[in-house]
Amino acid sequence: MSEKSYNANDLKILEGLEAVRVRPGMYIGSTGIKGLHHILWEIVDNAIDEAANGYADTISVTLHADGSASVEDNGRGMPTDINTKAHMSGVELIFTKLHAGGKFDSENYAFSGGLHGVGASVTNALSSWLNVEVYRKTVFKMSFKSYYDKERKKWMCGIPSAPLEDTGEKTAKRGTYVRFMPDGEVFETTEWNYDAIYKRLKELAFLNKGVRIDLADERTLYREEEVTAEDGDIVLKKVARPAKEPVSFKFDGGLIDFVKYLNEDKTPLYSSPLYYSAVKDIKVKGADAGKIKIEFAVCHTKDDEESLYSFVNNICTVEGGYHETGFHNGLLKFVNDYARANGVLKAKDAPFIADDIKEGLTAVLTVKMNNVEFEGQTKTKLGNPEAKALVEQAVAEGLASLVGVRGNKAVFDEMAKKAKFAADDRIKHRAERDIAKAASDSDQLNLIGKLAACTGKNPELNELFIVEGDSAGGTAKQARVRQYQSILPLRGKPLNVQKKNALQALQNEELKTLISAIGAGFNNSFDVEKSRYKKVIILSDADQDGLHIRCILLTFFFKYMRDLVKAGCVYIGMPPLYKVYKKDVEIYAYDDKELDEAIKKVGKGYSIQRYKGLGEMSAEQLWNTTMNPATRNLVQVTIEDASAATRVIDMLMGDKVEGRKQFLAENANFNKVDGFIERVNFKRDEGEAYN
Ligand code: 28F
Repeated sequence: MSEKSYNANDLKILEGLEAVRVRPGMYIGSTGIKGLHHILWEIVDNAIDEAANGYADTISVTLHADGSASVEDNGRGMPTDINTKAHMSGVELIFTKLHAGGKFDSENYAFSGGLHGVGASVTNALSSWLNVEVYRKTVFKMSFKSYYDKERKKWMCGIPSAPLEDTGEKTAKRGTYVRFMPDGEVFETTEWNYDAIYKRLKELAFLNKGVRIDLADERTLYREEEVTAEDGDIVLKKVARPAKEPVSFKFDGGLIDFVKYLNEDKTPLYSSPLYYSAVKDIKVKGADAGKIKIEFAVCHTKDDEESLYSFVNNICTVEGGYHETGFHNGLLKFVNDYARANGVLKAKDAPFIADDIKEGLTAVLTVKMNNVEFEGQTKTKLGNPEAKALVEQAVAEGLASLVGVRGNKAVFDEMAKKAKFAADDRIKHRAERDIAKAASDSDQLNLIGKLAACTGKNPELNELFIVEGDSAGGTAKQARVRQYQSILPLRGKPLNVQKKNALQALQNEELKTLISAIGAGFNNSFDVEKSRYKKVIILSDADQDGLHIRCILLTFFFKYMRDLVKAGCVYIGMPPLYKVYKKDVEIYAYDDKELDEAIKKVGKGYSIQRYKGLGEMSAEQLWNTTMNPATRNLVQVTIEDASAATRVIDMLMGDKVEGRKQFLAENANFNKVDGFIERVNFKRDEGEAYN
């Protein structure tokens, strides 16, 4: 084929917002459910910025019955005057120019969550319509539309229907109101996920002390309930889920309230969390590089586990980064010095190591700064090295200022004693831990009979299915391709390691078998290069227990085999929820949307089989719907999903049964952990490579 020469004219100049519509993934990551919520977060972030800079104190989010979403703040209101450079109003600039909003010159906004985002114009470009109202003594209004222009054969994105209009209507209100309709042409789903929005707004309320955030959900959602018709057939009825009661979040204690919330199911070592905040000048290579705001709250508990939530510009940095390193270093240095000075560490004692001060540590660390470098697989790791020393300094000076406060001596004594106990335990158990490490080395551990191992030895091709229950395990053993598919049936629920330590995890039979099957070690000795499987696929039932088992396994992988998740080796198998059929036609549906499509395809006289568990399927069906690489649906788990699973267990499910029941009852479609897992269709055509 002749080499086509590209010159400047060939490069399609995508002016304005078309670029966003042509490649939405460039701006919001994906057009799946995560991308959908990104366009909501852009608007919420702008309202939060207005509040974080002290101009607003109330933000209202509404999910409307028509599927649109609105956000309102009571701040200054977007600028309505004409921007002389752009010859348009500040409002039009913000919604029609990429990265407009002037947040990139930091004098307007000291710190802005929006830095992480791409601005409100992206929300506008990906919405079929967007209306904005600005309350500044009078009501200003503006509307935008996105549509496909047939004549000109091009997308018109975020086009104003008229310039900003001053309606002249007097108002005592102040602030900005934005309502928008996500475009069904762009997104795979436009159904808002209430739980995810609830969690995020709650988090933002904790992070922005005193700001009130309201959430109202006016939608009537329909869920499928199966009822047995008089002829005994199971038919599905659309049952309306009751609209949610409006909720309101406001935490005048800010991070202190956040830490107390995280400790709700734990036993704090001291009554009130320690809190400190500081603003410091950033110097990069001696040059002034703006300011950094550092805040943290700390409260140890009787638990073993560490629960550290860190944020940069309100973005949860699940993958950590320099700020977390600085935090741990600062805390370790302080506790060592304090323990020495107060006789907890004798001269002969070795100093504490980081693990000792992490035991039982609940903490929230937030950093606000400009020119942030987000790194990592899901861009949730802080990559600015200058943050490390500054956070370390803030922790040192903060704790030093707190230790002198009346009543805090007891707190620091508790902290030092806890670290000493952890250190002694570590040293005493070093021997045991070495055994545990050896035990996790799979060659030592005899493979417990449960695993049906595949015959092939090529890790690149091999897959391990973790199947819930013996009956499904049996079916899967029949269904699999022996050459490259191993089956590990789980009997009952594995240990929930969220609140356990490594030694306890190793005592659990199920987890021990799993560790030996994967054959790559465990915890500190885990080496993903040694994994026997390129894919570890969790197959659990689409019911309450199945979701709980999935969260437990994801928590286990997140804590003790994190590199396996990072390498993209962990998947969730998506069994179909329904089979729609009549005489010789059968179609499998993996969620409610596909169910409707399947019913339309099969046409009248259809019947429906609702799969409650894998055990109900024949080997043939299980192979075709869930195990055959050419036809199955797999969900590739990201580190964020795995972290969300621990949060689901922590924040939403808790260990209390009623908490779990309530959460699970609301998450009808079990093919999601927290509503955000997106499906990766493996329609591999090199199926023959496996036969
Ligand atoms: C529902 C979403 O977007 N609220 C916003 C403001 C207020 C100003 C502003 C926004 C600063 C200079 C870029 C007003 N008066 N809620 C929102 N409230 N943007 S967005 O200014 C624009 C940026 O240019 C504002 C004085 N300064 C800033």
